[in-house]
Amino acid sequence: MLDWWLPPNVSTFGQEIDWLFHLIYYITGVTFVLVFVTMLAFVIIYRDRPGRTARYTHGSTPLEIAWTVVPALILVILTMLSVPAWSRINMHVPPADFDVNVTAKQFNWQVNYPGSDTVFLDEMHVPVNKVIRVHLRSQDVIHSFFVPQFRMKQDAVPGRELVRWFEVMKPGKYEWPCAELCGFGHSGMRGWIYVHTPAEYAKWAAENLRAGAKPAAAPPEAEPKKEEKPKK
Ligand SMILES: [Cu+2]
Repeated sequence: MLDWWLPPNVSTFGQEIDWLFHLIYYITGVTFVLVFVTMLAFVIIYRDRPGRTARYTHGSTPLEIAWTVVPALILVILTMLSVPAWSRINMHVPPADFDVNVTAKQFNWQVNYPGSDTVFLDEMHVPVNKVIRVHLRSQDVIHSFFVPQFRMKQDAVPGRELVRWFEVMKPGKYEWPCAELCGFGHSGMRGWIYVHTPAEYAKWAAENLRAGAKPAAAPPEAEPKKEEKPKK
C-alpha cells in the first residue's frame, strides 16, 4: 500500500524489510493520530471558561501503567519479529557466487574484482540472480554503502572489513549513494550498480576484467589504478 513512496524492491530479502517497515510505519502512524486527536480534544474540552477553576489531580495510576506496558510490549514484539530477518540477512552470509571488494574513500567508491587489478570508480557490474558478496572497507572516514532498491545499507568503517551480500532479481542500473556525511564532497559521492543479464555480464567481464584493462568510465581525475589495492 506504501509502494508509491518506497523505490521498487529488487532484492531477494527486500520484502522482509519492507514488511517490517510497513508494520512500524502503521503502528507509529496510528499512535500519532491517537495522540494528536486526544490532545486537540483536551485542548478544546478543558479550555479556560468563565467560572471554571483549576483543579489539582494526581493523574491515573492504571492509565500510566497501561501506556507504559503497551508500548514496551509493542517494542518487544517488534524485536521478536525483526530477529529472524536480521539473522537471515546479516548474521548468515550465504555462499557467494561472486565476491566484490569495495573500498570507500572521500569521495568515491573503489571497486575491485578478485583476480583483476583494475579499480573501477563509482561503478559496479554484477549479474542478476546471483549472490554477490561485498567486502566493504573504508580508506579514511565512515561512509555508508546504500542502495535503496536493494534495501541495503551498511556503514564502511575504517580499519574493518565488513561482509554483506545481496541478490538482485531484476537487471537495471541502480543508484549507489554514500549515506553517511563524510566531508565536503559527500553530496557528490555516488556511483551506479549495473545489474546485467548473464550474457551481458559475461561480455562486460570479458572486456573489462582482464588484468590491466582500463576502467570503463573513470572520471578524468581518477586516481592511479593501483593506488589502493585491497589486501586479501
Ligand atoms: Cu562517503
